[in-house]
Amino acid sequence: MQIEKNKIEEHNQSLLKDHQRKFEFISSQISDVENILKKLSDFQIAIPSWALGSGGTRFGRFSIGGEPRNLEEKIEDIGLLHALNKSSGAISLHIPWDIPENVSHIKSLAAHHGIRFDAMNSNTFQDQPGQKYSYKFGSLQNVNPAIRKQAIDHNIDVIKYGVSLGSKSLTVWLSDGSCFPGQLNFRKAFQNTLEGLKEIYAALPADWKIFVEYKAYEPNFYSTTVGDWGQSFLYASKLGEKAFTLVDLGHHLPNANIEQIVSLLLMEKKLGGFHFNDSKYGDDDLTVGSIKPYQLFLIFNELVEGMDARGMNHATDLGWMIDASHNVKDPLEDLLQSVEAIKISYAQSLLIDRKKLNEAQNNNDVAAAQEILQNAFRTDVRPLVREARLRSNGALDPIAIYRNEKVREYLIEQRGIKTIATGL
Ligand SMILES: [Mn+2]
Repeated sequence: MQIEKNKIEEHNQSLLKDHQRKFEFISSQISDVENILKKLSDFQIAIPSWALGSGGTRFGRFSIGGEPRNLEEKIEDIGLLHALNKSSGAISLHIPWDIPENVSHIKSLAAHHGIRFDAMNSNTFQDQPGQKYSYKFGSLQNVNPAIRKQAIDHNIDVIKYGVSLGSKSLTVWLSDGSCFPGQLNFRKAFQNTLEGLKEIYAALPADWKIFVEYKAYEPNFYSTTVGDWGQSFLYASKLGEKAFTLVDLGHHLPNANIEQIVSLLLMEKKLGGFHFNDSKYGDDDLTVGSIKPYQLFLIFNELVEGMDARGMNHATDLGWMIDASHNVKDPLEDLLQSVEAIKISYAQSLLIDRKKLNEAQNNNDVAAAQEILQNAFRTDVRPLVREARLRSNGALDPIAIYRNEKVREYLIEQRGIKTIATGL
């Protein structure tokens, strides 16, 4: 489904007066509004193909209806999100679910919606129908070389699909690990995994990156073979300059200082990208910014400071992606909320007075440093985010127009109530 341009214009017109009043107010307080608006417009967040349908837990799954049934419909859904927020101009595919049957058709459909192909994701955390060997006891870490080879070959296939579509990166997340003490020789598991990653790395085209994602626990509950940023950093360092660590916000032990991890990885040129989500207890995969918005802001503070220190392009030099699951919300509304939360935190971090913060730090003026950060965090930057969207011909209030146009009802009518998005 597409929402016609004139519908978006009509919607914007109805909210314009109120928006302009708020935008003028915040503009009068900021010196470089145009620069901030430009950065906000450029900043795109990739949507993963698996986040477009209802997620679930091991206890059950409740379908929302109208979920995308194939890759074409997934691209159409992201095209709709992008038309509304002008910030979701990329899709991240998961193989084997998103194998393109007709590459040129898929490419032209994505181009039509202004969508590019972000990182490709491999899957060796479950067995597929017809697969020769099982990943029950791990993939790249497995004690059986034939199983390791199967996992390596799968990742190389994923790179090939990505090349055909114009993607430039591969994300490897391994569920490998152990559930009980004694099950695994940690050193051998690490070495097997490293050897496998080396073979995958060797298959990367020159202009590609590989992201090694880590996770503290689950589905394995005693050890994880890429368990934290230190282990991911170790793999990425040993692999070479095309290998980076990927930070998924939900993959840490409770209360980990993620912003500090981000800062040091950036300094070492080993931060590759992000999977945004939010959580209260574990890998909850909740809507970005719904539980800990201050943490998200502090992460963006380090990102902006660290990228500027290295002269990086905020929009293009790191991979930005949502990785979440929606059990009780309309997934498309949830994604609109997630993208909005990311843009708000980014905008707030652009407001931080770096010169003053630097002075406060050099003077050990702790209270002033906190004031500077919290002044930015407590600023209502939504008019800035809306203005950037308006100038890109997006909608002032994406969720409102999504509801007014009865998008979900239309999708259910078109696709049926009992659809299940592939890959979930
Ligand atoms: Mn992730």
